[in-house]
Amino acid sequence: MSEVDAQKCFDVALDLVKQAGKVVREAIKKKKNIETKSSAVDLVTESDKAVEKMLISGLSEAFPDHQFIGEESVSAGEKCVLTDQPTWIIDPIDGTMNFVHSFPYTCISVGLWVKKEALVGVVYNPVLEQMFTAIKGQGAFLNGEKISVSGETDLGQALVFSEIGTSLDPEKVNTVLTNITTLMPKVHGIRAMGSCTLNMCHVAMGGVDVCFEFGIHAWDLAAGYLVVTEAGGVVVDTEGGPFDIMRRRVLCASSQELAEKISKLLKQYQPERDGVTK
Ligand code: LIP
Repeated sequence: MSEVDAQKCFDVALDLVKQAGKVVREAIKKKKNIETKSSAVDLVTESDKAVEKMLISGLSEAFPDHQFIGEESVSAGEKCVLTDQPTWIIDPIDGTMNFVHSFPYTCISVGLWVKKEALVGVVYNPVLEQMFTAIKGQGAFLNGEKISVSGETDLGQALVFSEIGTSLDPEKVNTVLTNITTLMPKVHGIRAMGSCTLNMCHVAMGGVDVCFEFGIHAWDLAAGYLVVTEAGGVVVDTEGGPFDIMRRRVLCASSQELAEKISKLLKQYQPERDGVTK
């Protein structure tokens, strides 16, 4: 495999994500054509499909030998396979439910993973003009300014992002509600905003101390993972073990201590794995 030029990959991705941002910024104001996927609340719009197409076509033109995992391509039947090859993992609109309702907590997420490790992450909320970026080993940035996690270790002082998700499976719903019930009297506050990627970026910028979720996919995690780890955050499995991007579970915290405290309290849920890792 030839050496990957991280800076070039970042520059190309940044440019394409900015272009995609224009599409999302315009489309969020308009009426959307909505279809459902795995459940009545798992939504896709023509904008999700158009943005993914735009990103994959631009990236594959610049990097013809790179691989792709895209949310809407996988929904349309493509395999979700992560190999050692440079792989762009794309969520064209993360927080689609928010986008549909014109709630401005939504983003475009593009991560490049090489040898199963994150190399580049670009996350853009074009409505609020928040561009989160990271290149491995170079720190994390919001609109060009370096960001870092809060470093909070005290559970009682922690603001926590939980999530509701798109699965209406009774066991999953019970897990979500049980975890909120358990954590509510122990933490400072709980929120559920509707975008795993942005949740991770808000931990990265120190606005939130913890986020966790069951049932998300590789494309909800790939870019946010790098942004938050480069900002000094901790990303682990919800049980506290090593993070596995295909396992569909994430716990992200401002400190190892806080991650451990939260993981011990969580009721666990294991959705079916995302695709395969080769
Ligand atoms: C969404 C996630 C969100 C989760 C939803 C959904 P989408 O991604 O970011 O955190 O709760 O279930 O997976 O579908 O809007 O790209």
